[in-house]
This record gives sequence, C-alpha cells and structure tokens, in this order.
Amino acid sequence: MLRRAPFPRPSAAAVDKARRLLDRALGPSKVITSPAGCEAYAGDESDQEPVIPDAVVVAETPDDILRALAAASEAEVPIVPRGAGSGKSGGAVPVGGGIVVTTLGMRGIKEIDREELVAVVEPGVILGDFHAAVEAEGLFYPPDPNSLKMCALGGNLAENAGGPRAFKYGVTREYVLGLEALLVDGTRLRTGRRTVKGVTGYDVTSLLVGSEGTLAVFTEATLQLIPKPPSVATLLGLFDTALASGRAVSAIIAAGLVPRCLELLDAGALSAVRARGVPVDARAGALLLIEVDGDPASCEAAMERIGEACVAEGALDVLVAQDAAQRERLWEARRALSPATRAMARYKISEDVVVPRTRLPDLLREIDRISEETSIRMLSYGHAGDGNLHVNFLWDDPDAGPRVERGLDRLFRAVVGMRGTLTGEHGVGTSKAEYLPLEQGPELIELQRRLKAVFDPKNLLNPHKIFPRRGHGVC
Ligand code: 2HG
Ligand code: ZN
Repeated sequence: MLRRAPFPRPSAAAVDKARRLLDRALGPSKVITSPAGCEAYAGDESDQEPVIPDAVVVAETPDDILRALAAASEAEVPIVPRGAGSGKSGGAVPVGGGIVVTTLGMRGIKEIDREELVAVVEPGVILGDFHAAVEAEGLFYPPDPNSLKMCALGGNLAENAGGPRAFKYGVTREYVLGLEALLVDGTRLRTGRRTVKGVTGYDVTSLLVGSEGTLAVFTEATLQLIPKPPSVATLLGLFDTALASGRAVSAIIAAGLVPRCLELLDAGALSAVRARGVPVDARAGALLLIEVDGDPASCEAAMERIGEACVAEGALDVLVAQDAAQRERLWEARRALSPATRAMARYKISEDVVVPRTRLPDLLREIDRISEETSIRMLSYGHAGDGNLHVNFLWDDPDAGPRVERGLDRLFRAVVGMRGTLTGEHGVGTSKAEYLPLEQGPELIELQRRLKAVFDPKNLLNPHKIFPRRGHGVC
C-alpha cells in the first residue's frame, strides 16, 4: 500500500445525528451502523486503503436513496454511492467517512424493447446478468469490463466502464440514452431521451456518466442495445517480445481491420496465465488475444487477414479457438489476470494509462526502463487496440513505497508526454487525483470544481474523488 494522508472525518456529533436521522427515516432493516457490518463497505478493488463508513444504507428503492441523501445533507456528513465495489480507483471508498448507500439491491431489468433496441434498468443489475438477459432476446450490450460477473451497472455508469470490446464498440457512455438520478439536495433529475437521436439542451447524461459518483446517484438508466452479432471468432497471436506484439497491433489497425477485441499480454502477464494452468507455448514472451464478430464469412476473412498481419510482424504462432468452450477458457484466463497478478506479490498497483496506439512500443520500452530504474517488478496487459494498458507494479518490500511513487510519477509523465491520458476506463478516484494537474490545465480543473459545487454546494456527495487536495497536486 502507498501511504496517503487520511482525509478529515465528520465530528462524532454529526455522525450521531446522521445515524438518528437514518434510523427514523429508514428503520434498522435498511441501515447498518455496527463497525463489523460497515466493514464490508470499506474498500473496493483499488489500491486505496479501506475506510470503514459510519453507516450504510441498503437501498431498495429511489425513495430509500432520497432519505439517505436527506440525512446526509441535514447532518452534513459525506455520502458515497456504491455498486458492487469492483472499482479500481477508490471511487466507492468512503475516504471521508459518513454514509455509504449501496444500490446493489435495486436489480430490476424493467424493460427490454426488441423493436426500439432499448433497455431500462436499475443500478444494481449485475452486468453479466444483463448480458444474458439481452442476449436471450437476440440483442447485445457491448460494454464488458472484466469484472462483468460481479460489477453492477450503476458502477459502470459512474465510472464510464470499458472492457475488451470497447475497441470496436466504445465505452458505456455511448450506450446511455437517458438517466434518472437524484441530486444531493433531493432533486429528482430525468436526463436524455429514449430515441436514438436527439440534441436538446446540454448533454447532462454524458456529464453524469463517468462523474464517479460525485454529481448524482443513479436510480435508473435507459440503455441503447444493438443486434447480437451472429458469429464470433477468437485468435491468439504468440510473439517472442511485447514490442513485436505492439507492432502487430499497429499493423492490424493500419490494415483497416476492426476486431472487437485486441488485447495484449506481456511476459509477466503470461506467467500469471500459465500459473493458472493455461498452457501457453514456452517460447512466447507476449500474446495478442484477438476477437472478431459479424457474419460468418466476414469473420473468417478478417481472421485470415489478422493472422497474416501477425505473421508479417514475426508471430511465432497463430492459433484459432476451435469452439465456444475454448474461447470461454481463454477469456476466463484473461479476466482472471487482475486477481491472478494480485496473488503474485504482497502489494500491487494496476494503472490504466492510454497512449496513441502508434506509441505503444514507446510505452512498453518506457515501462522496462522504469522497472529497471526502480527495481520494482512490472508487468502489463490490457486493451492494446485502444492504446490502453494496465501497467502493474508488484512488490513485497513494505519500504518500497517511495520507489513505486517515483515509478508512477515517471510513467504518468511519459504517458502525458506522448499525448496520452492517465486513465482509460478505471477513473481517477483517489488513486490518481493528485496527478490530475499533469494532464489537465488549472482552468479546466477549476471549471470542473465549479460544476461540482453547482450540483453539490456542501461537497457531501463522494468527496475527495477526482480532484487533488488543494496544494497537493503534482505539477
Ligand atoms: C482488466 O482489463 C481490468 O482486466 C482490470 O480493467 C485491470 O486490475 C487490473 O489490472
Ligand atoms: Zn481493463
């Protein structure tokens, strides 16, 4: 864990008042106040140290959320919305104490309209369940963060989640037509539309998606669906080095090919996959996991051209998954990388940087240099087609924190220097807040602070996320 100074917490009197108000408004069945009960809502899947909240509201309806917001406002304590807690940037961690409101109990898929290709959902729906429900209707919802079996749609909306299929289909925001959301003062907001097209007024829907729970709490979303692609094919390209695989990524894109997924695993990530019993050719020092979809003939043609592009870039081997079961095994291994790499060391930080895709080889070389200079073990995997790599720092020595900080600083500066961005899909949260000024100018950060103040003048809704503490930002 990297040590970060703790954030201020509300006074004991404010906590008492909030608990009394919650008890009166919601009753003990929906409010948890025991430290043991609250502990389950203290952390997420990021490197942010868990913080036990003062109370948890288990919301079942929008009215429950409304009551929780009213109690937080009156007692002036923070309130943090939470989905499944699978976030990677600390967004759901109640770093300033106060109330956590979990929407995981709101699991209704209210509607799937096969003619309009629209679904209406509550925030607690698990993404994998939603995929299964729409696919049973012959439809498709592309966003697929690798935590899809456990993450909730509300969290996906808050973080604007991506996933491997973002390469062809884009991220969550592109599928959100409209929202129902509550502001911290209790205002019920309905944004957006149900039509495929529409430009009325400011795009508040897009502003709320990706706002990391700092502007509003979602109670419902209207999502765009597409027809389910009739055919899918998956291919592995094995390379001796990550650099060679990075060059193949550029070659595939330059050839005008658009697979739905274009994932890169370097040597370290491959060793995690092998450790999980997936046999990968011992000669391979990197791998591309590539998936195409569409009609069967175009899939076959695309696979052939992708295979040729890999071979032209020096692939050691190109393997095609023979059936759905083989395909699923490959994806299981890929999805397991996050927990598998966590098990490789006592401490892990997984970054989420993005560079222009042609700069991937430069990024990979920079990662090697950082690892060498800091003597911290690093490995990378991720959505190379988008230029988005999860650069992992793994270490055991509890005193290595300063070296890791140096490595992070160098990584972020290099990425911004390549005209890249700090986070492609995990969000800023607390884990990257202090680095925000590296990428964004003071005018833009100030404008966003002012926007936050319009929605939440007392700064109670998920405070301390996205923005650096005053005087703490890296420059
Ligand atoms: C993935 O692509 C996820 O597997 C998680 O975004 C990345 O935790 C990670 O390393
Ligand atoms: Zn990812």
